[in-house]
Amino acid sequence: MLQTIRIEEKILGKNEELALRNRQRFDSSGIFAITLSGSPGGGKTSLLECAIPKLQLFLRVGVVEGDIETDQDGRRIAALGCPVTQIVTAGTCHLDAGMVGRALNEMPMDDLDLLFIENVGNLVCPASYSLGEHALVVVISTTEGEDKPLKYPAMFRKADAMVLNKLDLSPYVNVDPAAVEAYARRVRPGLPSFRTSCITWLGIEEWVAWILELRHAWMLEKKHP
Ligand SMILES: Nc1nc2c(ncn2[C@@H]2O[C@H](COP(=O)(O)OP(=O)(O)OP(=O)(O)O)[C@@H](O)[C@H]2O)c(=O)[nH]1
Ligand SMILES: [Mg+2]
Repeated sequence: MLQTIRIEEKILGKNEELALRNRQRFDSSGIFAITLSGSPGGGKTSLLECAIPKLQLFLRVGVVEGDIETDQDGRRIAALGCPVTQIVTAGTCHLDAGMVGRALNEMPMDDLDLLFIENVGNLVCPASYSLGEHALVVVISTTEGEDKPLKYPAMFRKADAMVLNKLDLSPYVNVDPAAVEAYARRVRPGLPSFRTSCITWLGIEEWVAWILELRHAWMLEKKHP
């Protein structure tokens, strides 16, 4: 029992070290990095498909995609004309900082301003592994029910914002978006949240504006620490 805990600490300690190395690479290349994590099928890739063409008007955007199998998400992102590296974890239920570090070797780091990392669809394990990102966005959708922030609190506690997607479906699944937000803020008081739909485009502009503001604040802080 005690030994198991020591091993876990060792693995997570190594991950923290590699995450710090990723962060240093982002900072030295002037890249603001955002991780999207959330349950399978919540709409992470769809949100990127909506947001990236808008962000590309201002910034050079790249994506690191994480999936257990297939490069389907990677191909969807590449269709946007975006540099993308697909990580196939072959069974591992989360990305770790080492995997992301290897993916960064394949990215044009000197030609990017903003990098998204889409984690494996999973609301549990990714919460334990920092990747070196500057901001973490948890993506859930109305079809998952109202109680997910209470049942899977670690991800919400760690997040810098929540996107509640598939608002177009909320009347059909009897989910009140305000209830989801209240549960999320019970876990993480003050958590910024966005109500979105990739079908109606609800909330996409607001989410994009938040990303641009966050990056801008980071740039100013870097200049005047
Ligand atoms: N009705 C509705 N469907 C959506 C919305 N966003 C995404 N979808 C659909 O939900 C399904 C999953 O979307 P993805 O973007 O692939 O979800 P994901 O989170 O990237 O999935 P994984 O990478 O497999 O975890 C697709 O069929 C999308 O078309 C939305 O806002 N409303
Ligand atoms: Mg996806």
